[in-house]
Amino acid sequence: APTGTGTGRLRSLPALPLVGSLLQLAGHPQLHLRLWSLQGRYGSLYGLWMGSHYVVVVNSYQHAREVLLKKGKAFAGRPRTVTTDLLSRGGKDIAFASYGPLWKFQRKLVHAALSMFGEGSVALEKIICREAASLCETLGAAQDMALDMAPELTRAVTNVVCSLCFNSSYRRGDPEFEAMLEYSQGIVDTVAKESLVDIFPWLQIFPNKDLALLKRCLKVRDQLLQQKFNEHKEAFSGDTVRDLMDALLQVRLNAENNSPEPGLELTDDHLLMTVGDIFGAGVETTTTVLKWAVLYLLHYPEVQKKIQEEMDQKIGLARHPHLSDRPLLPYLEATISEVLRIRPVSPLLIPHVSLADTSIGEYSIPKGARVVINLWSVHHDEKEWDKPEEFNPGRFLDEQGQHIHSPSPSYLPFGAGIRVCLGEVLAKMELFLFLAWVLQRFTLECPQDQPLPSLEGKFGVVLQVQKFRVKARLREAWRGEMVG
Ligand code: HEM
Ligand code: PLO
Repeated sequence: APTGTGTGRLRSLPALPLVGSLLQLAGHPQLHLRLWSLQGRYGSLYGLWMGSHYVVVVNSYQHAREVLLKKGKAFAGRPRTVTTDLLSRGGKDIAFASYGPLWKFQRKLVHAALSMFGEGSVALEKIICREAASLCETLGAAQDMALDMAPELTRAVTNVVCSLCFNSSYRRGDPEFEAMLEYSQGIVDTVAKESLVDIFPWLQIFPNKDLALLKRCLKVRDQLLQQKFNEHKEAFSGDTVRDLMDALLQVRLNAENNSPEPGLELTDDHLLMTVGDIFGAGVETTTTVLKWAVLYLLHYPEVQKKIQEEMDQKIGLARHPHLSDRPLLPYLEATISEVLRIRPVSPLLIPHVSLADTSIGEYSIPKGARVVINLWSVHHDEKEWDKPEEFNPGRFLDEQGQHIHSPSPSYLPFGAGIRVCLGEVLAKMELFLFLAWVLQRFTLECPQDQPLPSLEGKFGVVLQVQKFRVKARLREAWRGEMVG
């Protein structure tokens, strides 16, 4: 139709007054898997009711691309929920703010700042390598012990974003870092996971354990952010911009001097929440992917061996890996791509909202509908992927094994379009360098007396890995060799 609205009516799950379709969803903590399996009965595109909210679930890449790319602007909204409103002070950040001029301005600023400090800058590569070296040192000291790598990986990644956002970093055992680990876990466990308070906001008036935990954790996070903010405000001179926080302060200073455009005033809350987003996303996503990568290497030692052979051949032992080595190590790059496919960090992206009456395929979608893109379904579609549950980095390589490419368009680990991830370049730099540094020196193994840890994820705002232990064995060639 010329108006862009479809004619068909979408199939929907049965819904009861008040609760909507919750009966079909109840008791399934792994929401992405439940929404995936409902395709059998309702097709790949269907509707359902979460309380009074109409939700459209997209399970195919064709529809996902239509929502994100072709009609990106019509679907660029975000829902307001109790938990994300608490996290972002009512949508004053980027990820959970709805589409609008201020959001566009914030996103553009952060994008520019990230390109200035990050992508393509020698300084950032140096910072990542500094953290990779420190990570390797820790692994070396814990050699042959059954080590929980999670805190070590988190600290390495945290220090990279910390340098970027605040021009600071944490040492091992730093109490502020330990506090951050704890509050961040609490937030990941409670925010934006379609919990009942987000479906029925009136439930807030009752005592609720998750909500209390979220509020407690946010208090700690907010104190930490506020302290960094105050320090930066005091030290900021307007001449030197050391980090993202300074960059945002400078934009505001310029705006104040040139009288701000109406509607584009950045308040303290906007600056704080924006940095909070980059910090939170910067830590939780990249750390999660590294954990998944390590876990898959334990399960597939032949993949690990192949990465190491490629590295021995192309880089050797005499020097450390650099970012410019990326084209030399296609098998490592393919492994990273495969990890992002098989265990998408953000299995349902962040929900989108239609900003006008529109359509998906032949179906009309009313304004205000929530649209959930099930990336799990897109990445496990049997029509698009050969044995989707099999971990096979080779599927991302061309016939000569020299170049990486996606064999299917059904691959969107960072989303696409107006709301595409802001950190893709940064994340890929980190994933490559951290894995290359560790695997050049160590072979990662499952401790002898323990079973292989589970590959099942835990659904939440990111798809979490269950805790597991690793033995990092110094590779033969490094024994007795000068390290560093
Ligand atoms: C949004 C994936 C790392 C910052 C997203 C989205 C996905 C995603 C799927 C949602 C897109 C949508 O709703 O349509 C990933 C993956 C990462 C990663 C797989 C790591 C491998 C990062 C990093 C940063 C970051 C390191 C920060 C520097 C953001 C922000 C948004 C976002 C700010 C919100 C964008 C918006 O709503 O406009 N990411 N991300 N991400 N990501 Fe990432
Ligand atoms: C992670 C916990 C932090 O304490 C706060 C935070 C901020 C931004 C969120 C991030 C959390 C989780 C991952 C998110 C990110 C914005 C974009 C990213 C949702 C909740 C993804 C993968 O979409």
